[in-house]
Amino acid sequence: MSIVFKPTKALIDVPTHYCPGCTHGIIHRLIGECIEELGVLEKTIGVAPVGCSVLAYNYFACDMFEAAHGRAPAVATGIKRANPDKVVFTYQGDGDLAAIGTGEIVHVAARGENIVSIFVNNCIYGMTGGQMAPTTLPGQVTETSPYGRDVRTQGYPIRVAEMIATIDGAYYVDRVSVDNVANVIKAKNAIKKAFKNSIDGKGFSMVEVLSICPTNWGLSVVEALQWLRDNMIPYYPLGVKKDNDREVK
Ligand SMILES: Cc1ncc(C[n+]2csc(CCOP(=O)(O)OP(=O)(O)O)c2C)c(N)n1
Ligand code: SF4
Repeated sequence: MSIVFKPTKALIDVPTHYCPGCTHGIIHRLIGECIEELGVLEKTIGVAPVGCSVLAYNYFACDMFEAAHGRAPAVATGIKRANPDKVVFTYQGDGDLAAIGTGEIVHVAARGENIVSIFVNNCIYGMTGGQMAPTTLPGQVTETSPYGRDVRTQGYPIRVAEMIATIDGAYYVDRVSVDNVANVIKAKNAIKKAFKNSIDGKGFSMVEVLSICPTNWGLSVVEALQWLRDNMIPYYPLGVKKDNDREVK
């Protein structure tokens, strides 16, 4: 019988701590497959965040570094500048990247650092028990917005991909989702392009991945995937926000 699927060598074969159905696992797999298929496993260095994916360093089979909350882009900058031959990526949630780490992601894009940032947007702080994040949708109920996010007092969600795309130093910015097979394939293509850009020395690439948190959303996995489709995608439209490869030179 021919083998049609086998686990990527870029992930260590251990059970993860993620909740059942959490899409962090799918995103890990896609990154791992891209690293392996691009042949850069031996020279990739990942930077893990603070958040549910804090233990990502236990799962990726490349070298990994742990950054303080929000600081992964700054840490990745140092690693890449000191080791220009390495392929460097950050993996960050929306609390990490879009709240405490907003400054870091804006400036890493402004400097056009030759790294990849994978931004996992699940509209909530997962690890700490479901508080409101900068990406929490208007009206969304969380632990700290029990009556639903009221934009008059709690502000509007930040569309990070659109914001980063306005920065001249950003080379490629895309938003993808992992809610169904077709979107998972598109997400992989986007992540692969981001890593290829870095390997080719093109500069800063960020892929925002819409992800679910069934545990803190209080939904089953199937309901959470539908909630993402019904609520997140309309507010956070999928697709390329910037691609310098496509610019008329
Ligand atoms: C300096 C600092 N402030 C606050 C925290 C608490 N904290 C840990 S994880 C987290 C939010 C994580 O949410 P997110 O980045 O969205 O990732 P998720 O857990 O949803 O994957 C916060 C506020 C911390 N660890 N360090
Ligand atoms: S709390 Fe949410 S984001 Fe964290 S592992 Fe569980 S489902 Fe995933």
